[in-house]
Amino acid sequence: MGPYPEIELMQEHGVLEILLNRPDSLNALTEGLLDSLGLIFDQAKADGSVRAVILGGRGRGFCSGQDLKSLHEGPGRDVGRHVDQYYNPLIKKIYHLPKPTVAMVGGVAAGAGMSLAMACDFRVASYAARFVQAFVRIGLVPDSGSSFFLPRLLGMARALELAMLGDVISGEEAYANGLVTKLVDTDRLREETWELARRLADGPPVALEMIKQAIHEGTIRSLDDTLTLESDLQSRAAQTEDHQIGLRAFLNKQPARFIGW
Ligand code: T3D
Repeated sequence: MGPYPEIELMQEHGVLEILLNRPDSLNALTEGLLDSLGLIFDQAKADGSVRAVILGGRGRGFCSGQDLKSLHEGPGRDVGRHVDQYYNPLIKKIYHLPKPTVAMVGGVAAGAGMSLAMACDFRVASYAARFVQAFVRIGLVPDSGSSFFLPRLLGMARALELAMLGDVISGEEAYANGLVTKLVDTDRLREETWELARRLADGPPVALEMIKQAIHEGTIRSLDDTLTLESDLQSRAAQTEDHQIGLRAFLNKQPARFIGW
């Protein structure tokens, strides 16, 4: 894959690590960066050797959202169209990636940067992490999926509070609120994130893909529809070799080594 300007990629043990590398702007997003990320997520989806993805940032930021210094047009520019063209396709690619995703948040995640973190399945954060719905501070509304993710991850009251006040919350608060999966010391962030991603990469990929689908759809379907979806997915999961491997491992009291089908 790549190389891509201002993005570092590394792949090991089935884990693809994507690091935004614009530390001077706290990894603010440009059109070029957003396009590259879209291509990388396309490739990660197609590449069978990628079984989990980490998204992080170099320096003291995770991602500060739209690069406010690279905007070409002045007042009156169609921000909605810009979001539609550059942000929305990427958010969909991340959220619907049929593989586990982990945001590694070691600094500030602001505006669409916070949306990127929330589009991932897991967030591992260090004590240096901060989250801010920066949109309201510049007279905008949450975009890039923040209005979808915030109430689902935090509940409506907290979502409204963060979106309408635009206060910065610490990694500790985000962990207490359930936004962050795991809170770790700054010097252990990468190790702990990789440990989680490796564990996911070692899991049964077909089942993991379907678990993700079921949980996503469970937030929008009725109970009846969810029960039907679950039994359909279960029929497919039960036909995989990985199900047999899991069963044998249990009976032999050994760890399962899943093969991916
Ligand atoms: O078309 C569209 O507009 C699409 C819209 C997309 C949705 C969005 O993402 S809108 C939200 C955009 N993001 C923001 O409004 C966040 C702006 N940044 C901040 O509020 C603060 O920087 C932070 C709260 C994120 C961090 O504060 P702090 O004090 O830790 O750092 P800092 O000193 O403000 O920033 C460090 C440097 O990064 C600084 O550069 P300098 O002065 O050292 O040369 C700062 O200008 C730069 N920086 C931070 N955020 C951005 C940025 N440069 C460009 N764009 C940024 N978003």
